[in-house]
Amino acid sequence: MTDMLLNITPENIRPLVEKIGAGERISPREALTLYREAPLSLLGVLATGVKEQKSGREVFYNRNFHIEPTNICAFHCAFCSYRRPADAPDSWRHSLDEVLEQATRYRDSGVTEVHIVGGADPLHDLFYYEQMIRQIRAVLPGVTVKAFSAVELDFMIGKAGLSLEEGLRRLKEAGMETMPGGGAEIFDEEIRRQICPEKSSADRWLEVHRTAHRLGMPTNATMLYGHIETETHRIDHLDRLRRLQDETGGFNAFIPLKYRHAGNELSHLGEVPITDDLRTLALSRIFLDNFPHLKAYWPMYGQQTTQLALAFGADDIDGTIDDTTRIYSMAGAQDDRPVMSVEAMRQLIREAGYIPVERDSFYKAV
Ligand code: V47
Ligand code: SF4
Repeated sequence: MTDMLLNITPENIRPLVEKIGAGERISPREALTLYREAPLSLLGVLATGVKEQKSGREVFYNRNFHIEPTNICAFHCAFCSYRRPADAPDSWRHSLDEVLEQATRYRDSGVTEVHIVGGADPLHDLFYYEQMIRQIRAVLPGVTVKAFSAVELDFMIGKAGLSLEEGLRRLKEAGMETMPGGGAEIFDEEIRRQICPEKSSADRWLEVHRTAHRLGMPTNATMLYGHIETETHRIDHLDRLRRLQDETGGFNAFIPLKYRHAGNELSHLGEVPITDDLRTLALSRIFLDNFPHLKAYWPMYGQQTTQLALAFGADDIDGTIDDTTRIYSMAGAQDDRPVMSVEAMRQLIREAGYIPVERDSFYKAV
């Protein structure tokens, strides 16, 4: 670490700056000190150092679209603006034919990934989704299927009466190659009891990912922050992820998801300021020393904050989306119809001083 950096560093965190600069791991207690006491600019410099060790001057994006088969869900998470009861006028449940029709539109479009996520639908079990994946693969053979949060998987596999291992093996055989990171929320049991009591437990979420990694399926991890949790809960969440990654090495990217407050039971909480988003991104990049990538998901942050995130350790901004997801617009994100052209993504990255690289779902350059 340069002397100049040490000069602007409060005395009590200088040893931490030296540790991070030397590439050493910080403890949860040290992370808390850093989160509470380091100036924002210092966090940016430290996180950028860690990011550049891992991916140099490159920042990744991909060409993707989403399929959201339903917004009907057996659970009632307090932060969710997406779920609707089955009889609500704005609920949807697409048939297999409709899903196939959506996928077919992307034939020969250049997309490399389809991200499938929805509610835990009480009507369908794993066998139905196995069929869905096979049909999509048949019309989009070169496109990677990244499908279902650990919570949806736990639900559909349980409903089919299979073990996690059998269920995930079947989905892999049907053509599912990787899993998104949703459903993690905050692992702390007391917070989970308050915001999503019916969902799979933290241990179960980790077990689904552990099992996927054992089967050779890489996955992502998320953290929903900015509601009723404290900094300590966030660090505990990161610590549980870092431990699992030490064990399996199967995570590709970590994605902090900012709680958006429109149209859900926690609306009265409002939203945390952008400075908190940047501190959370930077701290995640520094703490998760064994995660190769940190994603700033642009439909949730908006394009301007996403660009700022690149100065706080993010090396991925997700994809073109093509206006195919509703989860964030229903919760009040700025982009009502999320879509970005390849050129707009490249320009956003270039303007932040980085080199845009189109990637596939496994972070290989396309
Ligand atoms: O688990 C729900 C979150 C997640 C709100 O792996 C909310 O590449 C904010 O997992 N405010 C699903 N967030 C989305 C997800 C995801 C997104 C982008 C990329 C990847 C990836 C995964 O959305 C849920 C929940 O944590 N969510 N409601 C809300 N009001
Ligand atoms: Fe259902 Fe997911 Fe919404 Fe929870 S966050 S109610 S599991 S759709």
